[in-house]
Amino acid sequence: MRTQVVIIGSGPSGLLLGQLLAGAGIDNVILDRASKDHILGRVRAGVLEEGTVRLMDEARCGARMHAEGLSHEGISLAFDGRDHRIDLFGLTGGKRVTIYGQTELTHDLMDHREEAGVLSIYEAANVTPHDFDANAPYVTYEKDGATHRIDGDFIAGCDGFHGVSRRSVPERAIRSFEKAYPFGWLGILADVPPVDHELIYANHPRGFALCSMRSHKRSRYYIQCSLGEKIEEWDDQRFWDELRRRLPAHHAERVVTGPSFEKSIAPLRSFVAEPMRFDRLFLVGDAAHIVPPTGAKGLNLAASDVHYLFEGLLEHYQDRSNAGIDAYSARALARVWKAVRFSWWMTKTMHRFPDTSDFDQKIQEAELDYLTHSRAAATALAENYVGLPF
Ligand code: FAS
Ligand code: PHB
Repeated sequence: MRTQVVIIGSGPSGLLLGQLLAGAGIDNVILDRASKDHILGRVRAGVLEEGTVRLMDEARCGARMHAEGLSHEGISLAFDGRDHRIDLFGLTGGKRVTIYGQTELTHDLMDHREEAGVLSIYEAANVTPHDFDANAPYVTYEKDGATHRIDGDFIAGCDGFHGVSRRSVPERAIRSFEKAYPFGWLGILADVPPVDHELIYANHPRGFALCSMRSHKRSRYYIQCSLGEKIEEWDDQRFWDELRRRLPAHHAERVVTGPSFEKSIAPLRSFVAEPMRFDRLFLVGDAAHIVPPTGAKGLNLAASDVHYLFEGLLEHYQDRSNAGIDAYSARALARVWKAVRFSWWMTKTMHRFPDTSDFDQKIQEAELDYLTHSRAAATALAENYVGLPF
C-alpha cells in the first residue's frame, strides 16, 4: 500500500492531523496497536484551549463540541479555607476555555474519519517505522497473521509517550529532559452535578485536589496521592471524604457524592524530547512531550504540534516548499517549553511535596498570596491557562 503520510497512533494527535490532511486532499493512513474501543475507553483530558477548538472547527469536527462543551471564563484557586477566582476572560481580553472530554473529542474525530472513508487500521501489532532518514520511508505492521507494508512520503509519530516512534530514533540523534514528581493523581468520574460552575484547584496541607467536570451532570475529581497508592484501597466513600477534607468548608458541604464509574491513578512527569523531527519522521504530542495535568496542557500541546506540522505538510504538497517542515521542530518546541514551564509552576504551587521544607512552604504561601493580590501575577497565570498563541 502507498500513501502520502503514514500516521502512527489514533489518539487526538493522529486523528486531528489525519482529519486536517484529508480535508486538504493529502492522503494518509492511521495505524494503532489498540482497538477503537480501548482508545475510547481511556479517560484523560477535559479542558480545551481556544486554539484546539479552532483546529477542531478547521477539521470540520467541532459541531458536538460546540453543542455540548461548556464555555468557562474563570477558575478558582482554593487555599487556607477560602477560594479566589481567577477571571480568565477579564485578564486575557476575552479568552475562555471549553470543557469537553478528550474521549468525546476522540469520538468525534474517529466518527468523521470513518464517515469520510479515510483508512484507520486498529489492532496493528509490531508497527515499525523504516528508512525515515531517506526519501522513501515505510512502516510495517502485523495483522491477521501477515506482515504488511505501507510506503509513504512522511511518517507522523503520534503514538504517545510509550510509542515506537521516539524509540526508533538513534540515541545519538535525540536528547530528552525529564522530571518525575513524587506523587500521582487519583481521579474519578461520577454522574453527579459538579460542586461549582467552574474548576477549583485546591492547595491543602493534606494534598492537592481538583474539582472538574464533563457536563452539568458529570463530575471529574482528582486528589493528589502517593505513588504507592493502590486503587483497590480507595473505595468511593474514602475518596469523597478525602476530597471534602481538602476543600474550603463552603465547597465541601456542597459536594454531591455518588458511585464512581471510572477510577484511575496517573503518575505525573515532565518530559521533552529534542528535536521533534528526524528527516521524514515527525514526533507529535505525547510522543515528544509530557506535562503534569495540573495546567491542562497535554492535549492542547498535541493540538499545537498538529497545527505546525499540518501547516508544514500543506506547504510541502501545495507550494513545493519545505520551509514549514524544516521549521516544525523549533516552532513546536518553543511553545512546548513554555507550557512545560507553566505546568511545572502550577504543579509546584498547588501540590504538597513530601520533602517540603518550612522555607519551601512559606514560598508556596507567598506565591498564592501574590497570585490573589496582584493583577500582573493573575494575568500571567490566566494567559498561560487559556493557552499562549500558536
Ligand atoms: P495518546 O497517548 O493519546 O495516543 C497515542 C496512541 O498511539 C494511542 O492510541 C496508542 O494506542 C497508540 N500507540 C502507542 N504505541 C503504539 C505503537 N507502538 N504502535 C501503534 N500505535 C501505538 N492532558 C490534559 O490536558 N489534561 C488531563 O487531565 C490529562 N490527563 C491525563 C491522564 C492520563 C492517565 C494520561 C496518560 C494522560 C493525560 N493527559 C491529560 C494527557 C493526554 O490527554 C495527552 O496529552 C493526549 O492523550 C495526547 O494525545 P496523543 O499525542 O494523541 O497521545
Ligand atoms: C479534567 O477535567 O480532566 C482536568 C481539568 C483540568 C486539569 C486537569 C484535568 O488541569
